[in-house]
Amino acid sequence: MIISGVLSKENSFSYPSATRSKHHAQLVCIVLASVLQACASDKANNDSAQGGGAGVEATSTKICAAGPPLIDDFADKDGFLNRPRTGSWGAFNDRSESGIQAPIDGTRGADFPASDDGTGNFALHTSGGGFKTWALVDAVFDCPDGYEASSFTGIQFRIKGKVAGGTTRLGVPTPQTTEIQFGGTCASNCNDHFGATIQYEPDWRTVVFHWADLKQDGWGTPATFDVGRLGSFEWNFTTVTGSPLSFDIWVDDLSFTVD
Ligand SMILES: [Ca+2]
Ligand SMILES: [Ca+2]
Repeated sequence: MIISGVLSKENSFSYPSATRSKHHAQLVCIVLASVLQACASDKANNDSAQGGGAGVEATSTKICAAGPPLIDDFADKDGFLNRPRTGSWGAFNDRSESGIQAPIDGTRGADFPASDDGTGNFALHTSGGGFKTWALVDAVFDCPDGYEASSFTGIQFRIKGKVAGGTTRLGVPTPQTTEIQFGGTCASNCNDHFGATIQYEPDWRTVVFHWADLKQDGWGTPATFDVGRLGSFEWNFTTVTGSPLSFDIWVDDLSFTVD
């Protein structure tokens, strides 16, 4: 039950626009291997006790609707969403041979601790480049049917950093834009998730998107944004043909908005 919950989440809602089936299949294996490893380790028990793991205790306190606006400020320095929510941060990419990402593809939760931005403030940090198509970091809700966020008006976060040779986008996977085989309802031209373009600058700044600001890119099957079933938030980096992608970015203070 616990394993299926994690797999459902990973494979239902945490995919970037450029994801392809090959990667999906690889990721199933990676996630399954990670879950099995976690189940067999003491570390998993510790994670659960902290509210961020996949254990029974965490499940009993799981909320997948409403709750406090703040999702994670990384004050706890970990790779899990703040309690009482359960969920985690992860890093994924297209696994092209030329690609390098820190942390590596498949890193999630306890393996993805927050980083000090140099001022004593902890935040999420990822860097890399060389990918043929895409890379991302995401915040995934550990909610089998997605997060019911209709009591909120949108999402905000702080970001800083630099991205070159590609496009950047916040993506919000929901079932309608997610392939059937991964728990969604999309039959063709999938993964055109609702989202918005993000600009990265050297200094921290706050970005706010109300739900109405989130649009599909336009290349996929048209869908209706389902605020009642949010799977994750993903910060995508997509390569522009002929221009090498590189990125070095930070994310902090992820929060729902209430006005
Ligand atoms: Ca946290
Ligand atoms: Ca912080």
